[in-house]
Amino acid sequence: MLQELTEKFEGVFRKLKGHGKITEKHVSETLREIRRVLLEADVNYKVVKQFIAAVQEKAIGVEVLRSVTPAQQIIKIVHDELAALMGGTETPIRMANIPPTVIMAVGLQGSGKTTFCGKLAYKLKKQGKHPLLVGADLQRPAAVEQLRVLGKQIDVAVHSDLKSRPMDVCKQGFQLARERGHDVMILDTAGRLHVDQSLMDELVEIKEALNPHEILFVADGMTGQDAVNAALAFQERLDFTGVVLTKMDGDARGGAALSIKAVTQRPIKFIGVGEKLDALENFHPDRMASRILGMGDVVSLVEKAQEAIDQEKARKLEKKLRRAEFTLEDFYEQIQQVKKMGPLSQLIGMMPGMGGKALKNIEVDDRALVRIEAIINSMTPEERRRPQIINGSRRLRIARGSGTTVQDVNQLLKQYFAMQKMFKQLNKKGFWNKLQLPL
Ligand SMILES: Nc1nc2c(ncn2[C@@H]2O[C@H](COP(=O)(O)OP(=O)(O)OP(=O)(O)O)[C@@H](O)[C@H]2O)c(=O)[nH]1
Ligand SMILES: [Mg+2]
Repeated sequence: MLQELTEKFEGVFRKLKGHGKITEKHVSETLREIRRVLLEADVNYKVVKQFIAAVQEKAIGVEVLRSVTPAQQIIKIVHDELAALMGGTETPIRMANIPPTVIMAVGLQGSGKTTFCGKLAYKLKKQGKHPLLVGADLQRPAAVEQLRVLGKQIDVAVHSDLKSRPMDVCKQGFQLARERGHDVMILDTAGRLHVDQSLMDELVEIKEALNPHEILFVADGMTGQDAVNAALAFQERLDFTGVVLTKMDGDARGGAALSIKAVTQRPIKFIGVGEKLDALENFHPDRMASRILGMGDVVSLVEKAQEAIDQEKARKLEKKLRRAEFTLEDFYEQIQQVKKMGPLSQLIGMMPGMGGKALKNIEVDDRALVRIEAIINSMTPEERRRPQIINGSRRLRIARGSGTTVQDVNQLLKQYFAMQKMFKQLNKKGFWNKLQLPL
């Protein structure tokens, strides 16, 4: 996510840290470079100007330059200002006191509205809500079908009616939600290539009929300033309440993420980070600022782990580690848990220092996991529990069975034995008694 931007910021700060003593001249040089980086990322020029002024005011202070770690202080100031620029604190969606809560997604064609509606329904369902999806995009029959397919995948009801008008479908949906006890209703609306009068009229009509608690402007995060301009046009007619940035998993430059809040005064509430239905994150401005500056996002990483990792299994594993009884079976289980957390590249991107350049140089290969899985799958239960019995002929059999080579099997076993040895040594040193595993 925003890899290029991260790389550039890392470059700017590396230079700053390289100076023995930091003077005002170095600070203004750094600011000039940050200005260039932001403009290249397609951030709105007025936003850039204000941003640089805000950082300058704080960074030029005598205290910063006289401090023991001036470079760190300046990075911290940039971090905090970036977070402020993107809204400061997280803004959750507003829920109605009397259900159903009505959430309406609007935006240009192909921005990711329908996908977002599916993702949001899935997220809310996991939180114990009972959502209803309403297809008000009646431009093309395929649009409603797309929503129905999504609904089926996540087992969420979908209402639409190709013979009605969009506003009537929404009203019917509302009625249905009330009757059937849906506490949230999510409206998917039509998009257009460009902002146009008839679409706006249609959306305004729906807004006036249903008075949604949230109108979320869905913008393609890859499009930079174009997204911001479209946002302004939608804001004028619809006065939306929040923004969703999609496709942030691609190589978005960051312009939309960094400008849209400042320009529209409406918070970013979610970001889409993939095509799959679980690829929707709540937007945290401070965490995003950390990611952009290559500081990683440890909080999100831990949250992801907590969601995916079975606590009971984790405790059992910890016991085994303490007794150095960690078998290949356990190893296999670990891989399954890691896989549940998402693609490796996404996880590594959240680790401190792994955002920009570092990530580029590592080949993040989910296929390696698949290979290890295949190898372990081809072992007998006895072999998994006691890998020391795996001799030459067994290795050959396992390699053949898993479609890998004997070298692959050797490498896996070597890694396993090295780990085993490490755990034993840690045991001898009484390491576990000093360590509280975070799980
Ligand atoms: N990589 C990635 N792709 C996304 C994301 N969100 C949506 N997409 C893809 O973008 C394309 C358009 O998404 P839709 O949800 O159909 O967009 P829409 O706004 O409903 O489009 P219209 O109904 O035609 O106006 C689809 O191929 C989606 O899979 C995301 O966060 N990441
Ligand atoms: Mg759509």
